Amino acid sequence: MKIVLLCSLVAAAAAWPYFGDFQRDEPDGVPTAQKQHDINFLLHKLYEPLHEANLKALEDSFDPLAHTANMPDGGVAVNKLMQEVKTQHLEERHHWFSVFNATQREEALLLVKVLLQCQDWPTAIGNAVYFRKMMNEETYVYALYTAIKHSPLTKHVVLPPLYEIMPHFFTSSEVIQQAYRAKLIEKPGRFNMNFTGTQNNPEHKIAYFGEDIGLSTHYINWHIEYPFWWNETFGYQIERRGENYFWVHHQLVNRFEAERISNHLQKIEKLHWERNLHEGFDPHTSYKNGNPFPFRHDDIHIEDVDKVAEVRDMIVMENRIRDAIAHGYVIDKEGNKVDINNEHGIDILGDIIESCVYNPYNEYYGSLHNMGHMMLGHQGDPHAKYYDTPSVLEHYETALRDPAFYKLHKYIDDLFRKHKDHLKPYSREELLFPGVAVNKIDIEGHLETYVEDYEYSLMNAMDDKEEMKWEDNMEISAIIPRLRHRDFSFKVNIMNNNDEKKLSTIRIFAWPHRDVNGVLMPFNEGRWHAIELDKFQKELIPGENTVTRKSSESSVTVPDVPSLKSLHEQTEAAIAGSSELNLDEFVSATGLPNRLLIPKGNAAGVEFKLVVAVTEGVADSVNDEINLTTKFHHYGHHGVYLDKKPHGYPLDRRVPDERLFHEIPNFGETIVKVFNHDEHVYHH
Ligand SMILES: [Cu+2]
Repeated sequence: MKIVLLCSLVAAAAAWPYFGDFQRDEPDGVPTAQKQHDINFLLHKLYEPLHEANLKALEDSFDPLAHTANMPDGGVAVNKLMQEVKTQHLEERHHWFSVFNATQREEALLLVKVLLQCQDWPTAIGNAVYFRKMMNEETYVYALYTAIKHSPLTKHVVLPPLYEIMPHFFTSSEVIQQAYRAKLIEKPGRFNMNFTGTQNNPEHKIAYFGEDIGLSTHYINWHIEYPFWWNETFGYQIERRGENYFWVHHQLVNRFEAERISNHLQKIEKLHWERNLHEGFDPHTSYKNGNPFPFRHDDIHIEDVDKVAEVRDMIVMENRIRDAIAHGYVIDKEGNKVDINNEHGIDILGDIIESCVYNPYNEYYGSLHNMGHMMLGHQGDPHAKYYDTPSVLEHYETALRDPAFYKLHKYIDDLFRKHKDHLKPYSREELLFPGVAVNKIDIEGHLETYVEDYEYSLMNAMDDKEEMKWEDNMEISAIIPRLRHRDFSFKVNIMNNNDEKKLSTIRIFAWPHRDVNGVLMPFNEGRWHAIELDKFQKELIPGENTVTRKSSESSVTVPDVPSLKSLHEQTEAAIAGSSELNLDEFVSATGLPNRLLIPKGNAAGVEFKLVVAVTEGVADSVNDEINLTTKFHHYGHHGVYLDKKPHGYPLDRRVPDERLFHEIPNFGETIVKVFNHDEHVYHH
């Protein structure tokens, strides 16, 4: 059985019989549709045995130790993981998993290593089905998603939306309960889900943002693409990882503050270890095994947390980082000074602040960010008297819901700002694009947000009999309100007074024109609060250029990933029709969902300063082929970026005199208003 099946898979890899001409650029020749099919079924009913006959047969026959011949590491990773299996050291099934837990993380990373060692699909899928049976489900999902993201074998495979794979992380316990009941009485159901908390809580007004399931998917996808634990032993180097960490969180903090302004909420106070934590949080969510996510009261004094850290440890870490910023250098393992007062300093600082565990700055700088998540996460129960489960802050899937997340990140963002403020402001010569002027900025269409209902399947929240077919599952789903915006375009009039074509990089940002009290935002404050809306390159012809850029084209954003059902149907149709499966636009879900491109407006209109910076493009370019596309590549993809400039350029450095920007012709600004006419955001 074992031999026959493997042979058929290997033969398939050489020449897939029913795919004819539809071979894509898959390194091992196995069609994308087959890979997507296998991945869909690995994740379908994650907490149960496999529901697909071929995979099930492979699970019974595959021996990981017999397939190490082609592995670059000669099978070292497989042997290690098999040793854990043999000695029963692996985390049990149905238990929780958190990437911040060092032991659990090491286990997940072993599987990532094993999967990244596989050079062809038969070996990869064989290991994937084998360890699916052996490992904790959530450890498995984390490792599998990470491996899919980074393996060349799966470069066309779409990661199914996690809120449908592990609905418990995204769905309130009340709705899960309704779903169980529907399943028991065998009656299909669609259940409205409200945001956590009640309207007595002012923070409830912006729960639509932190609890957006697409935003959380963006966040986990970013962390999977840029893991803090990544190093070259996983296959290649990820460029600008630390800087990306800074930028993605900086943007989240800026968005959160803009959402507060449109909802008339005062700005969020940054975390202070020696002050009370004002905002409490009740997640209203439970783990798959029934354990609730911990709750935290309002106004608690921040306590030492058993087995995590003491408050003074956190302060020491913070002070060492503050010292490094003030000195302009950090100290590596050998005691050498590494200069950070330059363009790349932010990258080093990002690595240090997120987590020092796997980088050359050793334990001296600690893991301010990761520890911060754990410290705050346990404040509801610092001595683990009531819960043994991690909090929402200890999962990328759920961290964005808790207001404490933004307090922590506001505090970290402030450290980054201190560093950036140490750098020399850009000079007029650096910023100027000779002969190029932004004449006019217009919006075609309306800057208007609104709330829509969105439905997602809860099918995977519930267990089934093993023989149950995918198609026979009853429709049980949750309906949630979510923010989106009407389509619009930026229309920018640019004059090129040179007598030749010029390649330009165009960056579009917006920041709240006034704070919540109506006070005008000074330029140097505003530019730090800038929300990045788009970044692209454009060839400017001599004379007048009208550049129209649709909101849907923004390189900062990605489209919504199709539902698991739709992925499944498209995949099966491709296989049945021997056609190509091309879902490439959904492969990188690392960007912000496009529907969240602009912050929520309000009835009176929220004023934003919209700025367009047009700068010289040739010196900026990293790679010719991505210059003029509209594809998502904002955070870069596997180390390829649109440009060489730091994230946030040219607004990333201190502006001592804003007149400089007003006088540069290649920098344009205008005031726009974002509306939202129906304030009804919640189900009643
Ligand atoms: Cu964080």
